[in-house]
Amino acid sequence: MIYTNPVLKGFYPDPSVCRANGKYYMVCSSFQYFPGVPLFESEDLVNWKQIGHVLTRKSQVMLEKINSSGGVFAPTIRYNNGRFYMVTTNDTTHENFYVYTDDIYGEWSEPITVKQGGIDPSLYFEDGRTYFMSNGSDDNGVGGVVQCEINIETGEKLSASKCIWQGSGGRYLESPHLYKISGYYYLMAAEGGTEYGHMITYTRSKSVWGPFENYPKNPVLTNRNKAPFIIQGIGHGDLVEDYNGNWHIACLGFRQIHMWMPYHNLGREVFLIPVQFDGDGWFTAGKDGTCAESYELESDFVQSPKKNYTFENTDWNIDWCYLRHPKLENYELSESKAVLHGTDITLDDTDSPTFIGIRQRDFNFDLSVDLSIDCGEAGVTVYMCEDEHYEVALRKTDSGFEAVLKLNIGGIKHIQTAVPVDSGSVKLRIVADNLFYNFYVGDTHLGCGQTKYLTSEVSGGFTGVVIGLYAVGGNTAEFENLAIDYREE
Ligand code: 6LW
Repeated sequence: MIYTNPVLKGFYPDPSVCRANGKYYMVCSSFQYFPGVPLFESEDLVNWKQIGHVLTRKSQVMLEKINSSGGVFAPTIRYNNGRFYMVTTNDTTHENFYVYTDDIYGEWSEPITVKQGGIDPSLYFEDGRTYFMSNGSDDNGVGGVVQCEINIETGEKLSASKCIWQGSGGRYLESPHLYKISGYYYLMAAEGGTEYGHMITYTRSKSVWGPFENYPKNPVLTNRNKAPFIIQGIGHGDLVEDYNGNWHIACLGFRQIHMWMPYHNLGREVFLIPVQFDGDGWFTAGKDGTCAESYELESDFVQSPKKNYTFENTDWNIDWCYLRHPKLENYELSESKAVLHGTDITLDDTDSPTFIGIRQRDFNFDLSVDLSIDCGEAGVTVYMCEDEHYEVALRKTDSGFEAVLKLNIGGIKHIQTAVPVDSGSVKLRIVADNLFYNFYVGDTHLGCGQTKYLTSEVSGGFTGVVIGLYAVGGNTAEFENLAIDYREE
């Protein structure tokens, strides 16, 4: 069966995959969004269904007033002895911690902290021992991939933290994962930074502590020299063997908005690339060490991404997310309606405005929603971070109501258009393509905003655009009849 990359579209960075009970499970980073760490299930590594989040309780993750792209960094998911583990970094508190569950559809434990620094932690289990690795500095101040043995019950370190690898020479050595395959320990990581120079490299050893011998042709996977090409930034991945005995790397990458425009607004997405082991135990990825748009997978399935999102066909607890820890009393969410109560906190603040969002999955979409307000302001935002976001909104004025288009770029707050409307009930629309978001109230075109300003290249950071419903100003806003339809072209 031929499949097309990305296999999971939209802002789902830093994928990590494990297998258990005939299925595959994947987690991704979530930064300032709550619940944290989206969790997916798949039967074929191509169709991923979100089944929940790992960090669903405030007690599991500190997100108070954190900056965009702070909070929850790259997670790793592993399955050992009937138990799932998810280990990650809260980059704002500089803490590495893991949680566990015996029921993948249920709640996860309270966090257990490991006193080893760095980011991108991973776990490796063997013979009753647990090894914990991250990229940071060891007990002697040596930087690289750092490893210690831990007590998996308590998180307590059972050995010193020791630097076991310093990479193949690229900057930002990240996302280490250790695997044992046919007698060798393979340590795979990312280098080059999560931008256009990103790559995956690896090394191997006969011992879990090294010394390691680098793959002579590193990087094993990168699109850094592949241009003009839409898929860029390939790196940070996990190695997984499927149930037919074939190997793959699930990794992040991004799609430029245009062949000749190096900007990406959809965030980092998930790509699947075949891996081949050759006779001497080294492996290669892709056909030529790069990530292509499609590959063949030895399995019978149909790739069927969801194209239409409505209130009725999404789940508030699974598909939607809040900015930081929400004040839940401001949300009345039912099967066909969202009633939001605005506060004084705005989308420009690094706090938790009344906002509920769903990731933008593709460049081209038509969105419409019916909105009624009593006072204040409410609407739909395409939100990259507090400094870069566009809104089509309805607000109360002294004499009635007006529809507005607000463009916020680089901290500059601009009202592009404001037109009076007859009542406090309107239909808001957004028509998006790879270059522009066009905004409407009813059939009236309010103007547009360029996609290129809602990108990591402009905003910095690690997130992608989230489409949010929001309210501000002590009001009640009712949203009904939401439809987000993704188009092919
Ligand atoms: C993540 C690091 C990276 O922790 O970006 O792609 C950081 N690589 O490995 C945030 O996603």
